[in-house]
Amino acid sequence: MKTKSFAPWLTAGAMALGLAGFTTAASASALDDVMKARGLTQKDLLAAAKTYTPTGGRDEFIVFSSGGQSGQVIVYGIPSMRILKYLAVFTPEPWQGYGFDDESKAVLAQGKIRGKTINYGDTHHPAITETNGDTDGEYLFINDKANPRMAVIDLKDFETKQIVVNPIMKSEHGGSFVSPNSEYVMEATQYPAPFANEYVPLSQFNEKFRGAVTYWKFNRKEGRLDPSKSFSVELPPYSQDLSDFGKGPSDGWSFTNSFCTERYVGGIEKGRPPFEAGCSQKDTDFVHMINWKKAAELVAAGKAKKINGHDVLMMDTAIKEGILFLIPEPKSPHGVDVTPDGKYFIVAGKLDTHASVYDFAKIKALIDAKDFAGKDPYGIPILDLKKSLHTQVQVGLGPLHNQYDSKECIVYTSIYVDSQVTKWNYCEGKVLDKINIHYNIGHLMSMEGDTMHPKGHYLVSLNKLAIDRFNPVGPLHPQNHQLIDISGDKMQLLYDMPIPLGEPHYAVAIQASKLKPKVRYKLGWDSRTDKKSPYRTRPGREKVVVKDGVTHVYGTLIRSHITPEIIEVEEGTTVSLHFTNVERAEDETHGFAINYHDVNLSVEPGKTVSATFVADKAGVYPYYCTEFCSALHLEMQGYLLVRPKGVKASTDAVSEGQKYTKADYDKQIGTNVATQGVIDSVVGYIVARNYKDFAPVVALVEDATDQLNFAASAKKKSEDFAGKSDWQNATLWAQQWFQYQVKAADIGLRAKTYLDEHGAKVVK
Ligand code: RUQ
Ligand code: CUA
Repeated sequence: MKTKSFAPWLTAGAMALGLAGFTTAASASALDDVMKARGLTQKDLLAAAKTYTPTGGRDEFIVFSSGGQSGQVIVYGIPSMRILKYLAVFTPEPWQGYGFDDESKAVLAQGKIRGKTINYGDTHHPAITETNGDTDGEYLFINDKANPRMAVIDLKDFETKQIVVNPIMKSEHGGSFVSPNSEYVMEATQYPAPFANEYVPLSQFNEKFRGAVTYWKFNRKEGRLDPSKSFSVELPPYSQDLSDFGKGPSDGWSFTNSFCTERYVGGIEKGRPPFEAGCSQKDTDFVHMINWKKAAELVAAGKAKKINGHDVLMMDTAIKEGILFLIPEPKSPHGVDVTPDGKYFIVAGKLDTHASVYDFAKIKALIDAKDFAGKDPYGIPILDLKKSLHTQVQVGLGPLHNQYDSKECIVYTSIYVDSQVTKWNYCEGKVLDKINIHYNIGHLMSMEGDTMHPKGHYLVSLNKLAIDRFNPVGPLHPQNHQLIDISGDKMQLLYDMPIPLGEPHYAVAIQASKLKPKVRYKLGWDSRTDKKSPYRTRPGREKVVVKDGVTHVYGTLIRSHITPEIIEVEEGTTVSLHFTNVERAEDETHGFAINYHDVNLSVEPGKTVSATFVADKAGVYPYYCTEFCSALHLEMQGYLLVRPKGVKASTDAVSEGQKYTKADYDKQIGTNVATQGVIDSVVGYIVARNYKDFAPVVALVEDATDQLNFAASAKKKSEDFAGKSDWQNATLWAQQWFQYQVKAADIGLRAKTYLDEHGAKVVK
């Protein structure tokens, strides 16, 4: 038996509200008891107080972390370190319907390489769009190291919109990095290979293998990368690595590290020393400096060569035009990070204990005076290391990456081998503090630490190994993100967060207030193309259309039913389902899963998604909503019936388990009338207050109004059947009328609670 009146809920809700002002004061002795029982120190308590975010609380910063081999992006908050979302990017992800609906399949299909579907990505470096060198929170880019690709995620809905395949690279690493106004997104090769898709023996490594930097043109208005306006600069077969764009005085230039400038080609199976030996022999490698603004002009002037249909500025041209230079850098470096003011960039050599601070003004003067120390084997001018340096500082063993503080001249460097973070002053060249982390830090991330105005306060250490930090979960351990307080002179470790999803190489943080994601789509929206879906459907307009041999089902989803509820086709039919979630309420997502056909959709309010498949086997296939969206969520169901070929559809009447009489009808009407009375009182409560000052309440009221309109139409149907003494249909429609009332009342109560909790005022 279902509850036929919701009046008790209202009473319970009101009681809870009455108690809201009542608090139990936690006595100091109770706190001591908890500390003793859990073995907590004063220091732990302080750390907890700095990170603990009370129920319903929000974070100050939002982090976008690479999800490594999972091909995804992880979103979490600082200081709470609570994971908010995984963004599906290069890998199918059923919860978001990514790779299961036609619209997102089309995005993943953009990532095919030479016709081959790639089902994962090795994401490394996320980057948020910038305006004047500061993150603006509009779009996020992330690269795929294994299959050189770049993805665009729109931060209005946190969805992947585009994947582009690098036309010349076979491996990459130095991306994504954005220019100060996000005109370009940079991607640099890792392991050199021929640009052409062809076999070349390793004996021709020096001549035919190449590295490159690709500058992807970003069309901000469209929110998409434009391959036709993108270009690359050819580089020697050094293993290029991380990169960064210049800013301020160094704007217009980009910097790319390298390792294995020895150009070793391995061959351990032939008894030769392995790559690791051959690639670490020399004391220095090269940072590549490219004048990308001039490079773009040269490409526009037709000086590039088309390779695989893509503009490549060849090394000879780049050298002749004076836009490509090398500077030595101590041993097998990893990160290159331009300072917030753009005057310096810092390089840390993995196999060196130093971090080197390069002075851009000195470098520029050397270039202008054509004061070169030599040339590499490809003819690229090399600048003198000493003359280019501002200073070198001994920071620890295995320095990797650098992040900047809001305080002037302060930088943090990750120290892999020593498992430490070193805080130092790059202007004066002195170490200030060190902190142990757990263990083997890779990247580190400060708040907006890549921008012209870092926000300080927190630093996250992205550790490669967790070892003993968490409850054991088998040989594959989670990764460990450690939150560090950098607001004082001494760094303080606050929190360990396990990350159970691929190696999170790098992460970027942004002030939460800069993000403005929407809560619902315009009705009938294709979120992947950001256009109205041609398949959008309104309630009452659901239909089935057969076109070009495909059975198109135009359906809707709303609490708590799927329209249509019965779909019947003949075996072998291609079925294309199109569902629009016609809800407007925040968080009222409906899912759609169907037995056997590998279809699993996520349909957020307003969205239209499609799923096309062949009903290739006769049978009965239940489908249902996968999100517990409402009290009658389990009843949000239907059947796909697939008839064997040649069999006619049954015309037998459906048999129901229950027969209704006029008495049943009258009883239901009585309940409905009483319920309407309660709804009216809740509505009265809301409209008597300044509810229009609360955007979430306005949305709830809109949604409740929708439900009440549906209730009115069900009421009308019920009354029509009653007029014909069809008590069966009259009672069922009266029940549907009641269901809409319940949803309206539920929404109304949510609105009332919100108003009470947010101090709404009586206006009349
Ligand atoms: S990674 S630990 Cu940026 Cu790919 Cu350095
Ligand atoms: Cu919709 Cu459950």
